[in-house]
Amino acid sequence: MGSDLNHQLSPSVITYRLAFLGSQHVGKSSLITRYLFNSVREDYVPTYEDQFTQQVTVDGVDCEVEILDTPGSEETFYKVLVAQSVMVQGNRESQAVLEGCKKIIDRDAILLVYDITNKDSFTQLESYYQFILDSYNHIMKRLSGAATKEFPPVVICGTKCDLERGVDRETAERYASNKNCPYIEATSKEQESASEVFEMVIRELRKRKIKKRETLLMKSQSSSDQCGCFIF
Ligand SMILES: Nc1nc2c(ncn2[C@@H]2O[C@H](COP(=O)(O)OP(=O)(O)OP(=O)(O)O)[C@@H](O)[C@H]2O)c(=O)[nH]1
Ligand SMILES: [Mg+2]
Repeated sequence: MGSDLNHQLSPSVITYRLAFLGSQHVGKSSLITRYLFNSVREDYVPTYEDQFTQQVTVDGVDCEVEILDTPGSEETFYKVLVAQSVMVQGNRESQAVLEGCKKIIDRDAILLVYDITNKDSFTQLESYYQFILDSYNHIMKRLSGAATKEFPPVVICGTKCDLERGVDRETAERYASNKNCPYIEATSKEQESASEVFEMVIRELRKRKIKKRETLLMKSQSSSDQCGCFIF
């Protein structure tokens, strides 16, 4: 299922580019379609790769989300990337592998998803996290000149919180906190719950943008002050 709803947006509307990663069957696609279309497929259809673009409103402000939905299946592309790890020493990476990594790292935020009823999906978060970290380091190494790309914020999301849990929340929160990642749980049975995930991510990205702008402003002020010292 793919969707590319190109809305006519004013140039001031900001686009947030997100990627969803996580094991098979954890509910990545359901969360996305519940948020965007308020619907989910009841039958399970494994994702190959989907991209969604849609205008949304968060805290009364319009923005656009561009969402990359990846497959959790080991047989499919991204798992192949992990298995063929571009970081394995002496392994000559192909252009396709590099492009695949870049596609994820270039996002504004990455959602690492696990199913709170399924311990294995929680354990597997670590290999996804390492994949992001290794891809980032690898891609940065290949960038010529000064490294400019920031490490994308990673948010850990537990799904299916309408069901009995198999992973306790404290353990998951501790894991996220150790990685310095925000943590959230949701169910795709309810749109409000699914929306909270996306809204939390967008708020987080907005906060970072403001902080960055303030830092830049402070830097430019202090450099103009310094400049003043030399002049006078
Ligand atoms: N009870 C419950 N079931 C869910 C929830 N989210 C997803 N499911 C079910 O879990 C199954 C897998 O959901 P998907 O959204 O296809 O999972 P996925 O992570 O996209 O799977 P892949 O595309 O294979 O990686 C489906 O049968 C969904 O109906 C949830 O929050 N609660
Ligand atoms: Mg899917």
